[in-house]
Amino acid sequence: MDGTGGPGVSRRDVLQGMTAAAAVLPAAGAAAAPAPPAPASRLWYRQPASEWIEALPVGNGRIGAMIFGGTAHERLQLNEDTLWTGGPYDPVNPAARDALPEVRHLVAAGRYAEAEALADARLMGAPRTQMAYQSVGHLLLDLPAAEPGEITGYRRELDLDSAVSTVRFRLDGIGHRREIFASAPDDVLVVRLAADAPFDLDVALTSGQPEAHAVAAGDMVTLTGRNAARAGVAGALRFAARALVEVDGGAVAPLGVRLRVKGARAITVMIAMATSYRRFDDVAGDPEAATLDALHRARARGFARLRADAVAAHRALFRRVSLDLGTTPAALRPTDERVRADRLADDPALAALYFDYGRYLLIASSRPGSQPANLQGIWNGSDDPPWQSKYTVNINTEMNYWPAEVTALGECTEPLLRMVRELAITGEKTAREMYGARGWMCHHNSDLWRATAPIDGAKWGMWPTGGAWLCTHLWERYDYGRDRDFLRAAYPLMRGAALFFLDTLQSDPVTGELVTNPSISPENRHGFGAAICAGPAMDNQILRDLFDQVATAAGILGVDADFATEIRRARARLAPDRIGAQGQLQEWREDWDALAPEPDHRHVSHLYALFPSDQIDPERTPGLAAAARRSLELRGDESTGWATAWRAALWARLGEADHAHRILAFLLGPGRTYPNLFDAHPPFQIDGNFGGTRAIAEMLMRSRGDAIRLLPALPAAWPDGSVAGLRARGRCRVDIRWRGGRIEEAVLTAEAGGIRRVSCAGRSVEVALAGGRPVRLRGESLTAG
Ligand code: FUC
Repeated sequence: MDGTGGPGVSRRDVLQGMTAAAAVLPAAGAAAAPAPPAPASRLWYRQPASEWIEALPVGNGRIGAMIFGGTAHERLQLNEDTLWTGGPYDPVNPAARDALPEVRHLVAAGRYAEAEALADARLMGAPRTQMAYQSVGHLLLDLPAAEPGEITGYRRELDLDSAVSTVRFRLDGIGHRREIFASAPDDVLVVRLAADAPFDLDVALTSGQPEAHAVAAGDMVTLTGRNAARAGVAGALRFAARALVEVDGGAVAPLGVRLRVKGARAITVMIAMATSYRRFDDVAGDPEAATLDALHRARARGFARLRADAVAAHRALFRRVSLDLGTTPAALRPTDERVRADRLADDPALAALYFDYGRYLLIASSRPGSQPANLQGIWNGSDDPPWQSKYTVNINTEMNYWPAEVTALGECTEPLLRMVRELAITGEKTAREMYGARGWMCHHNSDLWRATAPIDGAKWGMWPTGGAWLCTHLWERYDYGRDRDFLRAAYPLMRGAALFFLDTLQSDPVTGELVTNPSISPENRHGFGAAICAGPAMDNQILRDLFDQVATAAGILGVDADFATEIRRARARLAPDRIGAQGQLQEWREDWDALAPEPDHRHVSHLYALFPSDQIDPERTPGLAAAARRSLELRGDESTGWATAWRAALWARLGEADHAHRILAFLLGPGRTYPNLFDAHPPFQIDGNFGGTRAIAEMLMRSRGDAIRLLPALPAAWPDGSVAGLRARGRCRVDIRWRGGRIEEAVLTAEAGGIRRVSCAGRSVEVALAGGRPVRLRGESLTAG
């Protein structure tokens, strides 16, 4: 803590502080200030962050910061999305190929523990782990003259609508106001500090990375260094971070490795960061030149334009969707108190805030040209982060992108889809050398270097279906946008993923079914002393989607007719979903669920077919839907953050609105949400934020093919509300307004036109949409006009 306000600060103090602080902001900043946003779209606090999970994130997709909101001592923890350990490396273990037949044989013979031991010993990649995402370090902003003075009127916030974070306080009666944002168009972080009397400031950059070294010269601090080695993979990256200081009044000069500003009325600090990473196989970038260039350009633009352009670029994405679930007095409280209250049913606006925050976090951590959002998005304060903060593709990375299309952020998937393209390169080698197969594949994890070999140990890593699952996101992008050129470019990747399975699926000696072998049902052990198995339900489900999508795409593009036929034949031989003795959907081909040592296991892999896929649905496949429901009951509602979010989306798919809401209430409570609204696995993992965002969308609208379901799972806790700008498949915008739990009006607008089947509350109508003209449907009868 910084000796600031704390819980003793009254609301009147806060308001007075705001007014006083607002007065000190220079005119240029004030002119660009947004209209006051709705209370639902900001996080705010009465005290600085005392730990990282209280700090507030900003990011432009590529670079980001966690803002602590200190008063006399402010720090921003800095990230750059290509600063990882290691360098280009190839973890494929070619000797694995020789051991593969024996592992397959042991699995087919039911000797699972032996198969798993052999897979552990012979099939894993080298190293058995992957590289770790790193922190650049800190920007330190200190008021050197400040004694531990009296702080009043403290407030810090993150306005999701502008993506500007603000800190305001009075220090010994003098108003201070700071604004911090990340600019996507100008690729810099910007901190603006102003006070109502001239003040001094020290600016420093620090880092824990190897050979980190700071130099202050003129009005710039430059920090350079290199990345660390890990698990025998040498560090191959250089990085640079620079802070450029501009003063309104006063003067700036170096003081050792820092800059000291004296007597300024306002100060702008611009921060640029880069590494030498260019691609997974190319580290020849020049971070010192790139950061210098960015700062020269930023300086030429000046604070007012930097701010206006950053806000406009954010709003161009963020304002596509708006959600109102109603506001109660609970929404007036600081964000940390709302989470701590643990009563989502009384605070529907907190669900809307969480939804907005999920959209904000995706925009801030995944923009065209950046790396995909990793386990922590781009925000990581540790050089040894949990699970290395990498890309876990047996659920977590996919979940990060669940909200993208439906909340109109399709562009934000570009980094993910580019990663698929790169994995198809590294994964081709893995397919060939490890499996002797054509096509490409990825096991359960990857990193900056696009490693695709199995890692950690067989019961986590021996899963061949990661690349296939990622490919379904290519199809999603097509299905929402229906852009044939996109599909034409994506098709070879989807085809390559399917080809791998044509070459590696094994014919079950008894049933003749085609099965993956070896595989696992992600991270869950069955009752036979192992996780390794053949043909777990999830693999069959993912492959049904992949094969359908490849064959359909070939048809749309008018290519590869023979291949499509082959794929369809293989699809027909995949093992079907089965219902077990407990009435549950079987996780494995045999009815082993009751024997599994962890009946409440966090992964619900076999329910992939219900969500995110739509192979199972209460209307089209009521028997399987009832079995999926039973599986959900057996697994329980409360799990890790991401697993809780998945459960909420699954219950929403079943149309069980209040059940989905109860789970959401747990997700948004203090057990699974930190004071800064980051999801708690625990520890922090961003997938729960994104999964929770999608679960909320899923309760309000869903689409399949050309069918659109309005309010499929509207809970009693949200009787009145509206949502605007959601996207249904087929380039269709959906706006909905409801009262007393019933739909009042929906407006559909499809750029492409065509017939849609729209349903709500048991009624269904066909609607003809024509190029961009809104069609209004009124009341539960869905009457047009
Ligand atoms: C999977 C999950 C864990 C964690 C890790 C990053 O292995 O089973 O819970 O989320 O990914």
